[in-house]
Amino acid sequence: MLRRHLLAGAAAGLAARPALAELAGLDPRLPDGTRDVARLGTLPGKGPLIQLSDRPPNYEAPLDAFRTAITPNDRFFVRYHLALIPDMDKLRDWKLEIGGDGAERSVTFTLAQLQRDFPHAEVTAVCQCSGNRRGLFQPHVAGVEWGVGAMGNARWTGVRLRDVLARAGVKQSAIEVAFNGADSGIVQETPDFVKSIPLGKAMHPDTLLAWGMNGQPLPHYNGFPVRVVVPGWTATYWMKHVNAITLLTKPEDGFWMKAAYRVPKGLFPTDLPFASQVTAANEPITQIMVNSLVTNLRDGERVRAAGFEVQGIAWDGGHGIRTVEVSSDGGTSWRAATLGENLGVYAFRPWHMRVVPGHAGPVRLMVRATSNAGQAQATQLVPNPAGYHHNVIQTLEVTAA
Ligand SMILES: Nc1nc2c(c(=O)[nH]1)N[C@H]1C(S)=C(S)[C@@H](COP(=O)(O)O)O[C@H]1N2
Ligand SMILES: [Mo]
Repeated sequence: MLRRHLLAGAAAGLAARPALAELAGLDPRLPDGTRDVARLGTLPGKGPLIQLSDRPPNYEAPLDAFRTAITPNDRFFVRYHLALIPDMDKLRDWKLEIGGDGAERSVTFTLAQLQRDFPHAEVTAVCQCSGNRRGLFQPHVAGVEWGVGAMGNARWTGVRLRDVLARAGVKQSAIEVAFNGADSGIVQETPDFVKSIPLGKAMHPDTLLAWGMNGQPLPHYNGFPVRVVVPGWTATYWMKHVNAITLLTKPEDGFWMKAAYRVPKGLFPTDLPFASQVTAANEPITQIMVNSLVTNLRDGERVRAAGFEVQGIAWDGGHGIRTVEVSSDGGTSWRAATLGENLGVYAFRPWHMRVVPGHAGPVRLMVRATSNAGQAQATQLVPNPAGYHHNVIQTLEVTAA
C-alpha cells in the first residue's frame, strides 16, 4: 500500500521525502518481490544506496549517483557473494601472496611495499556487475534482481598487475592468473569466491592492483585495502580485498569459473575470448557491452513542451563512445547528442541533448549509444540463462505540458 501511494505521489510530481523518492522511482519492470523488499539502506562509510539484500550485502546506486561522470565513493554500489567480510582490523596486517605452478617463486607484499616498490598507475574505468539490469529481464531470471545501478565509474590508483607478477616470475607455461579475496562463506560448503583471467588480460598495462579510488583509499565495501581492476571487463573479475594471486598452468576450475558467470558461446562479441575456459556450450562473460543511461529524467516525469534537457552517460568495454543518438518520436528519427568530457575509453562518457516537443502530451524518448568499434546497443533483449549484458536501448515516456 505504502509503495503504491508513493508511486502515485511521484507520478503526480508531488514532493516525496528525498530518501523515499529513489524507491518510488524503482523501475516498474522489476519483479514484485524485489520492489517489496528493496529499501534505502546505508552501510558504514556509505551514503544511501538501494539495498537488495543484506547478508551478503548487495546494494545498488540510486539514479542520482550518476549525475556526474565520476561516481562518488559513498554512492558506489556494493556486491558480495559471501557473507563473511573481514573487518578493517584484520586487514591492517593485510599481505598479498603471489605464487602458483606458473610462477618461478612465491613472493609476498605488504601495502607499503606495493606502494613503494612499483611505479604507480591510474585508470578511469567503469566497474559494472555482469548482472546489472537483470531485474529488467522479461521473462524474469533468477539472481540478484538489479535495476540500473549495479555499476560505477571511478579513477583507480595502484600498480600494474604485470609489474607485480614479474617479481614472482611468469613461466612460459602460465595461462591464467587467479585471484582470491579475504571474504568467505559462513558455512564450510560455500565455494570460495575465486576468479581467474587469461594471462594476456593480466599482463595488459591497464590491469591494476588498486588501493585508491577517486583519490581516496578504497572504501571498505569496495575492497579495502587492495582490489583488482580489470578495465573493460565486467566486475566479477575485480576481486576485492585480494590477498592471493596464483599463476596457473591449467584452467581455474572452481565453481565461480566453471559454473557461474558464463554466457552461451559466441553470443556476445569480445576482443579477447577467454580461450582456456571455453567449453562446447558456453564461455566466461568477459567484456562490457556498449550501453547508456538517462540520468536526469524518469519514466512518467513531466517536462516542458517548450523544451527540456536530456542528460545521461554512455560506456562500453574499452573502445570508447563514438555517438549517442536520441529519438523523441519513439525511434522514427534520431539526432546526435553532444558528448561531454572524455575521461578515457573505459569511462562513463557524459552526453546531453535539448528536446523541443512543441506540443503537450506524451513524448517517447529513446537513447542509443554506439562504440568506436561500431557496436550499438541492442534493439531487443539478448536472452541468456543468467541474465547478463542487458544493454537494450532505453525507452522512457515523459509528459510534455
Ligand atoms: N572479494 C570479493 N570480490 C568481489 C566480489 C566478491 O563477492 N568478493 N564480487 C565481484 C562482483 S560479481 C562484483 S559485481 C564486484 C562489485 O564491486 P563493488 O562491490 O566494489 O561495487 O566485485 C567483485 N569482486
Ligand atoms: Mo557482479
